[in-house]
Amino acid sequence: MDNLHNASAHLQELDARHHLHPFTDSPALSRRGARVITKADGVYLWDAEGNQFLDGMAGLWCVNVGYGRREILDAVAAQMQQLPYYNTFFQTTHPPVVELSAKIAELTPEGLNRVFFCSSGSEANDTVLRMVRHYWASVGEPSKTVVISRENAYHGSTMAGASLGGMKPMHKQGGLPIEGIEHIMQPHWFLHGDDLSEADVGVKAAQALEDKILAIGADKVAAFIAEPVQGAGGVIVPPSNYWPLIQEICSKYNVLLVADEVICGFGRTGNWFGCNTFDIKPDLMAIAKGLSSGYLPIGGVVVSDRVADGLDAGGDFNHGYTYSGHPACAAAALANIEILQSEKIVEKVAKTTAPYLQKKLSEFASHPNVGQVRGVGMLGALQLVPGSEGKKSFYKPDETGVSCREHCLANGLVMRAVDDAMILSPPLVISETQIDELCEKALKSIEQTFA
Ligand code: PXG
Repeated sequence: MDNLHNASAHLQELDARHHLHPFTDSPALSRRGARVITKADGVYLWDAEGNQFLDGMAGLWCVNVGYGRREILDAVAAQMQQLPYYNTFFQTTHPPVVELSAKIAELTPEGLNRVFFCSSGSEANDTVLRMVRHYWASVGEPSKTVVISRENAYHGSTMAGASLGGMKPMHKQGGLPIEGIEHIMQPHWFLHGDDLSEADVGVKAAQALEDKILAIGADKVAAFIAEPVQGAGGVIVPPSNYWPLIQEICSKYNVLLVADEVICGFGRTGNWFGCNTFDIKPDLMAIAKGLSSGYLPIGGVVVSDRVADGLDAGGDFNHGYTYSGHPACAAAALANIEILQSEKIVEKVAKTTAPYLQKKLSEFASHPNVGQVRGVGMLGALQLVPGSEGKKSFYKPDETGVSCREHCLANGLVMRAVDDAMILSPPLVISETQIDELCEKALKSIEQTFA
């Protein structure tokens, strides 16, 4: 144990000296030392000191098939030997990227048949921004350039991604958002519902889109972008009337609808895509994360035939990445999808494990410190509140979520805190027994937080 502890301390010291972490207060992290994760298997992680954790977040919402899947390793190794790299510029292609494009076209909703590849969700959304503007220019409406998004949305960390996103702390740094992006209210009943019903919040949040389109002028609005369920914002499942209204407004004003499926895609909501779960008919879809279960970095933008035809009319689309359709990443994605399909993982989630998880989570609703339980498929949020009389109207975010997260870790569970909401997005292969373990640990941690 001492040796393990010393090895871990050494890595922490080097990490503090040389590694800049994402979304991190570096001096604070240096003082406590980063958690050193050294291995993983199934739904479990281990740190350098030998502690085991149930990964309630599937890494960062991405390890859908769980850790340690030999099939993905073998597929990547074989591809690395055959052709470790080649590009898809200058009229070339290669077998894994062709196969993956066809597979994605087969899985995505009807009418979405062509894919532009990149390496992350942020790059996918940068591509979305350039693509929708180029589309409208190509079909003779170059004034349609503005993209409408939502407050508290997360669409990535690049300049376009963070601008499309609606995270205020991100906008405060680096002169964001960039021009031509507007934000409207999110359909978050718990935070913004006041005395309204969920359905009323659905109408109000959708009406905000129509109002914004009218204020800007429909002839200037290129697209509306949204996550089917907001993930990083706090697992915000919209009221059931929200998406049908949004769909109607987008078609009424000829505004492209972009579904950011980076978290919701590849089984997370109990269907292949969030668009299936909420019956959304998008013009473009951003994908990443679950596409390869995070084994290698790959993302993409899937476009409808209408958008593809429009882009075709515009000649060269002057956009692309060295690693667009990287062969080893495409091989990882293909092997990952093969596992999802052959083991019927999405079907199992829909029929068995997601209903079980949601039932277990709903039991938290009677807890005096849980103000709201949100969830769909393998996504969940337990909104912590100070006490029974503070259930909704007295809610003010504080450090409770961070404290609960620390208790979770001490109890061997990784949960993410978004303000005071405790978030779950476990690997899709989690079993019912492991869901029991997860919920027991979460309950114990919540009890300790408020003790
Ligand atoms: N869109 C959505 C909906 C996302 O959730 C991105 C785009 C950007 O993807 P990349 O691959 O560029 O990170 C994301 C990413 C968190 C957290 O703490 C969430 C994400 C990334 C990192 C942290 O919840 N989502």
